[in-house]
Amino acid sequence: MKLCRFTSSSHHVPRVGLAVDDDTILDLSTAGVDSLTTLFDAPDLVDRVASLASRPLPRVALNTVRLLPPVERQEVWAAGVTYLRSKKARMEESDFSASAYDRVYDADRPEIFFKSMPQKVVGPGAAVGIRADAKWNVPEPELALVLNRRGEVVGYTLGNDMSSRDIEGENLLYLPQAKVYRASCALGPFVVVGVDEATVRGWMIGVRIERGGAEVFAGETSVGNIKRGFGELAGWLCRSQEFPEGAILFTGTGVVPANDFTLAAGDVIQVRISGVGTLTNPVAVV
Ligand code: DO4
Ligand code: MG
Repeated sequence: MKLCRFTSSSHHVPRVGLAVDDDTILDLSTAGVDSLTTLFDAPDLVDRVASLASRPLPRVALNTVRLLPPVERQEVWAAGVTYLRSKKARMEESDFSASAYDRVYDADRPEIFFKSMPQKVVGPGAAVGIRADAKWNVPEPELALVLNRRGEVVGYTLGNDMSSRDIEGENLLYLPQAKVYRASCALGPFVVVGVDEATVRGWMIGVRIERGGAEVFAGETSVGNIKRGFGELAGWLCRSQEFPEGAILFTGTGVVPANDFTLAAGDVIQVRISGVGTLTNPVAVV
């Protein structure tokens, strides 16, 4: 079951939708569902959504709406170095920081960093940013866990953890600047609920980058290659911490372009997870 947020020419206040098929959503807001956050907090979330799906609610064609990022007041956090591919890329990036990445991959405590305020998240179709002061920029396609206010993983979405590899590689202490800047976090379009971790680990995640209409990079991996369990990552995020509005947690990237690749303004990034869908964003210098 895939949930989304949208506006349309007749509804300027965000509404909640449920995908019926690839082209159509049910307008759940007509049944009184006014936020994803409230739905995620419901103890019977899956039954509730299944019951809404069986009601004769208005259907809306997807190509008539604007899909919004599926985040309301949730902070967005990110785990890193959770795939071997990411550890290897980070170690190549920097002699200076290589041992830190090597160690964190095997440590009990994962790398977790703050990524975005909810109001700064970029949705489907909007531009993601590359920093004007960075020379080596990449997208990071990532599965993102959706946590409710009790810290339970209630859904899965798709994210792009835009990153500046030269800034990150110069000094580990520059990580927040490499990761958190204007339009550096994209999410959407759907949150999938009612699936278990084993199913999600069977999904493929990938990215495709086009420049002037031609593919300049494509790669994918299995979500099953994530080293850590989803409950483990969510548990670390919620240690000595409260999220009264819930939270989003990126789970790290397992797809990294070759070291001679950098994004350029005008590129189009498609991040895809087989069970969720595709998140498409053009690139702009910010
Ligand atoms: O510390 C580097 C960031 C790692 C990251 O974002 C990832 O592995 O996805
Ligand atoms: Mg990342």
